Amino acid sequence: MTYTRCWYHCHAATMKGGHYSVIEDAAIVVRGERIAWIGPREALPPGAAEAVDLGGAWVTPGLIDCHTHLAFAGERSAEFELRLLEGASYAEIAAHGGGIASTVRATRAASEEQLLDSALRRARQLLRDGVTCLEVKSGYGLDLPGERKLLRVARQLAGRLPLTVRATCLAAHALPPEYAGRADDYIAHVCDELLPALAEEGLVDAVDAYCEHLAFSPAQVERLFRAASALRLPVKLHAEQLSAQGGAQLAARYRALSADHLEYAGEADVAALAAAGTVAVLLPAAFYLLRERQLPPVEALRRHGVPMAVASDLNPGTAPVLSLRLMLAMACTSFGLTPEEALAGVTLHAARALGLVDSHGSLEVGKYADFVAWDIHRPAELAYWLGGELPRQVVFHGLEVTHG
Ligand code: DI6
Ligand code: FE
Repeated sequence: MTYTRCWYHCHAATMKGGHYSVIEDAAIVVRGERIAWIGPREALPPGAAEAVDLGGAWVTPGLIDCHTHLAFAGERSAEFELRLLEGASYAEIAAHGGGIASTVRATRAASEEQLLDSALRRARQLLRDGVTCLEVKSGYGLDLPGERKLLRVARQLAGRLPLTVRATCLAAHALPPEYAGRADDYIAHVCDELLPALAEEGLVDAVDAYCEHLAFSPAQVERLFRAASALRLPVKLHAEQLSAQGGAQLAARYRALSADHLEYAGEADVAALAAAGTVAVLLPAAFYLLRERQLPPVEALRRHGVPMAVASDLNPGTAPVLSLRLMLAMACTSFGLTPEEALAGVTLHAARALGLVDSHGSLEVGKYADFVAWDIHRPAELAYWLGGELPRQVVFHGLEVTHG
């Protein structure tokens, strides 16, 4: 067997089947960008290779952040203070022209270069903490030039950093000011003009919407989902975050890749997600930052066998998150996931939520050689430490990543 590189002297949590699926004293053989062999070192097939001694580290698949709004201008720490010091709610701030609208103003005013620069800085932080694949949503442009700028930034990130990037069009994130009081007209514009144009330019991998009392109704989202289906684009949805709207069942009806947040989802919603094969994406940072009390139905998701992903939701309003690993800790402490479930949530199930499970998310032959060697003694440490930098080495598509 000929291969290009071999990493050995490590323990692998392969995450095959969504479990640690540990291989003790493992070796990983890489040919080109893919895993050619993985197993116990003693069974390593002979072949000439450059070998890398990982010094007993634990290796996991590269982490996948399957829900981010990473491209935007400005920041909203003043709203954080308003919520803290004056007890203002997220919805009240939005109703007074703050919230998403304030980031839209800043984003529309920023150049593509400025947006790329700040997105690169945030993506580098995630990368240092073990992320090798992420999703980037638009949604702070809310018009064709603005949404195009954000999706182009998402596309450029992948060329500039050792990361796989999926670009999601979230034009149905909020109502832009020029459409005030005309939400149906805005949705029609998105369906008939904006989305087809961006899809034609090859900028869209999936379509998302914010189904919420302060954003769009299920009927409006359904119209968008029909337009996405006509363009053969997969859909996903911000569903049941702040109130029960019926978004989860709508997502299931359209065989969505994922339904995200789900704090207010009930048993019937979970059953529908299970039947559709839709991933539940849990977002503990927004829950924490908004000091929510309503917990997502984790026990029902488990019982129905719905795959649970965990993501940062990185955005300037409800989740200024620069570490996906911190989300593991929060998913365990706030939502009651086990460290094993949380790790599956940022690897295999996150890959499924992006439609990438055949090539990403676990250490298996044929998948991309994206993995992280961590300075830990047990995999549960990944959900246990708060902060710090644990990766000893990050490998993307078979090459060691050097961070700058
Ligand atoms: N995702 C979102 O899109 C909004 N909430 C969430 O969890 C927050 C976006 C924002 O406030 O900028
Ligand atoms: Fe979000």
